[in-house]
Amino acid sequence: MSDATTATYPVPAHTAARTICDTETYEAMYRRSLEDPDGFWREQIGIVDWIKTPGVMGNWSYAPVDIKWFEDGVLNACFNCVDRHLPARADQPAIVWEADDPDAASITLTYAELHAEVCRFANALKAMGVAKGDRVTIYLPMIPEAAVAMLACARIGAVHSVVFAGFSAEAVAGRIDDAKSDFIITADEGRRGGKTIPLKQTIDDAICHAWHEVKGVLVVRHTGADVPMTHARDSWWHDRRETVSADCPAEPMNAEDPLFILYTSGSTGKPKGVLHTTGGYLVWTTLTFKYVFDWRDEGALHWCTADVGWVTGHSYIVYGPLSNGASTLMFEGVPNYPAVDRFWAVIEKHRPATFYTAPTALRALMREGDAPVLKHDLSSLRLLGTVGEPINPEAWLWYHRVAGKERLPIVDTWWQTETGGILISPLPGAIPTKPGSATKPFFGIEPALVDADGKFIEGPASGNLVLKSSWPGQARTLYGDHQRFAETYFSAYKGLYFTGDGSRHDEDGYWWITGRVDDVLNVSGHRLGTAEVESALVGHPKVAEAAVVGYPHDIKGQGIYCYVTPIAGVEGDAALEAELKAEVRREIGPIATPDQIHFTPALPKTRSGKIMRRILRKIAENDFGSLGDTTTLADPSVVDSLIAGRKNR
Ligand code: 6R9
Repeated sequence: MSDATTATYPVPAHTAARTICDTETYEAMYRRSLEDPDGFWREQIGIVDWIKTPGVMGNWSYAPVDIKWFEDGVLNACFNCVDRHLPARADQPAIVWEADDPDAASITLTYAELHAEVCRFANALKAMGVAKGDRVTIYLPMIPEAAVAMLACARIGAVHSVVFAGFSAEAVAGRIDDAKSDFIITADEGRRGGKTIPLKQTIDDAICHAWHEVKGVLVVRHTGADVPMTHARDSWWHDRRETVSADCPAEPMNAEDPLFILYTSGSTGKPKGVLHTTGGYLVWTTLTFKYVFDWRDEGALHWCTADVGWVTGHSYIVYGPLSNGASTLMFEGVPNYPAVDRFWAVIEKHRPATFYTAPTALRALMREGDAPVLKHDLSSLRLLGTVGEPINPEAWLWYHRVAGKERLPIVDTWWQTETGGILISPLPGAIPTKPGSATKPFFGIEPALVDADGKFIEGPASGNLVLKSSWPGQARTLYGDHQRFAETYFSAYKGLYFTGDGSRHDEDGYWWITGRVDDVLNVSGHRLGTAEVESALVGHPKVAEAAVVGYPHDIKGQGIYCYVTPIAGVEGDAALEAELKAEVRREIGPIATPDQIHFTPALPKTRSGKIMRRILRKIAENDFGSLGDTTTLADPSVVDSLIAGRKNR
């Protein structure tokens, strides 16, 4: 096959000319990283500054699960992201901020300014009583203070738990309780797409919902809205800022001391508090940023459009770029406000060298045609990237042609909250690309495919994606629940890390991630557990039962399809549909709003009462021809009525 979607795109000439890693170097380094991991990592760890250089590299086991890297090393992540750049980069921008409102002034913090600001913030946290090891919940919009707050926590050894500022009070409360977080950092309000978002109000509600008692709330003034402050508990950052020094020592941390917790959805139960530690995470994000974005010591601007509430924002807005001494762009807004050319207008204005976004955004922008892109000067760009979900070849080709002018490399980076940083991705100067493939593993990564019984599948094939060995950036546990960590990732296939993703491995050794094989949805690049949405639906008094599955959605990648059985005597009508959508938004947040609510008097169940999700998925996908064996159903006629209901939608 040789049409555009199956073609191989060589390393562009100008990338080859400047790259820090060509094909031979990649192959040699990759081979060495597997053959002699100890030697390899001993050579690489100098990418970060250590207070005490570790003597031990990887020390890990998947059965029982016990993962450690660099365990006798001592360092501070904030020092690495800020202080160590002061001699050479004090006046270079560290953070460039673009507001939601295109007419509002941008803000630049140089490394020297970032240092002073982070020190002040750290001192303010200390004055509130925050100590090493304390969990601090951060619920902030995309403003420079979000990065400052994270780095301030890291500086004093507090463990940040950033919660995406689109999550509801209930969702925040659950995360405060799980982390037993005594302190919260928030803002009066956020701004997105011309709307304001009531953050302080949500935090007040969350504190009411939470069991755990919150001792202190630090509030950043952003929009200037008048928000109620609770005496003795709440204080303003700008007030505290006046009273603290701009000097704060960076706490020496053991490499295995926790750096942060980040909640993410799983296939069952409540969101999981993925825990990352200091040394391994920092080495991994620093190294992957450098190689995947082909970063020379050039002080250029990097733009990752993610929100700091997701792992992509942690690793490739804050830690990876800053640890490398890059300038990082933080954008408060959305791709289509005030118009659909906003991303491209921001590129023309701030002139980033690298641009990293999600396929869902590209699909939405692609629909608007080429003109909004073509009217802007994108000549600063030397590399494009994607993350968060599989990219369909059409979107890849559009990105390549219209944003990349057929001359920029595209890095399709596969990774997860649990992996800390990128695991499978092209290195732009080393690996020819194929549209839709994340291509080859990064140094130290050993992907493999297994079948349902856990047998390795060799050669070109499809299967469940596992990783055979550990890497420094791997999550160490789920906060407070190591048992669940072991069960979720290491029990399906003994001795292997199970990613939850399916993948194809082609004849050239390229990896093509096909998406989740478990009950996790990927909606606009955001992870959501079907169980979470179901639990919100059945929380409604008029709902007897609910089952939620994903289905293909043009823009979002996956949409949320809900089968709902109302209680006896209740009609599944438009009013109930609206109530249920509102209920899910209230429980989780707007990102979980159902796309389809399909009322049904019954769900397909086995005789033992198990809901047959496989059938529900096929029906939601409008794929009625391959429902498989339905004879084990307690009442096979349910399927016909569901199909009829689907066809009528
Ligand atoms: C970084 C991030 C992880 C899940 C992952 C997979 C999907 C991410 C992808 C991709 C195909 C890519 N995913 N990147 N699928 N190609 N380049 O997104 O973390 O929010 O934890 O989601 O996202 O299904 O398992 P997270």
